[in-house]
Amino acid sequence: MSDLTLYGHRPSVYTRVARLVLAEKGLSYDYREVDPFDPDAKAEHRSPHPFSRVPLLEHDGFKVYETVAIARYLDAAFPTPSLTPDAPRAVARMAQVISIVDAYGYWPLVRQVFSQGVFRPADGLETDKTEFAAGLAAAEGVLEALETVAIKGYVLTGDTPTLADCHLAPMIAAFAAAPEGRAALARRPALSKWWCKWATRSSMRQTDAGFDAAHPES
Ligand SMILES: N[C@@H](CCC(=O)N[C@@H](CS)C(=O)NCC(=O)O)C(=O)O
Repeated sequence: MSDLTLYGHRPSVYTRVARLVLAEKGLSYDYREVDPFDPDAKAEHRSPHPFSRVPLLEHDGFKVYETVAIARYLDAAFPTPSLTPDAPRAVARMAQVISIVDAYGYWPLVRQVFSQGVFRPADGLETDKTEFAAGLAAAEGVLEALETVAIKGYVLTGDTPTLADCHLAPMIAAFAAAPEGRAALARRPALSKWWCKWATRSSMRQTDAGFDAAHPES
């Protein structure tokens, strides 16, 4: 029986980051579905996260939350295969990508473009077009910064998986589920090349919550 338990929410991109790390490392785990967006959820469906978010990982009684901490913990506790490069500059770029995603990427790519353009319509809910347009506009700078990192090739090569790939891929998958997101991505050749390789990995297929575009465009 697994001594790893992940508390997550199926459509959550941050949950998918943790699941990607677990999949890339070939780790089995128990998965508990909790809904961080439902304030009325019964106790067993409520996240044990102190800020009521997901994901949260439990390993042998050790609880850790914040996705970057979960990913770093898994990579250190289960060292093979390593998802952290050896070269100092690659390590710096990996950390940089993760920070870009958390500080500047998640909101426009996921909460504005994906939520308004894909998730809400799929649920029969109205789209806030102003939010959607604001997300697309803000995504431009984020994609440009990531394209610059991908061009240099320390990380986001699509060949050697790192924690940067695992952190970014769920956000890009969500963004690219909207046709306008796919078009914006297609204008960045290095990022698109990375995405074409990453989107077809078995870890991505295993963790698809049902929103991934069938064929990523280059
Ligand atoms: N800083 C947190 C962010 C996690 C997060 O925002 N998760 C979203 C789902 S993708 C969530 O739980 N949202 C619930 C809410 O906003 O109330 C982390 O890195 O784990």
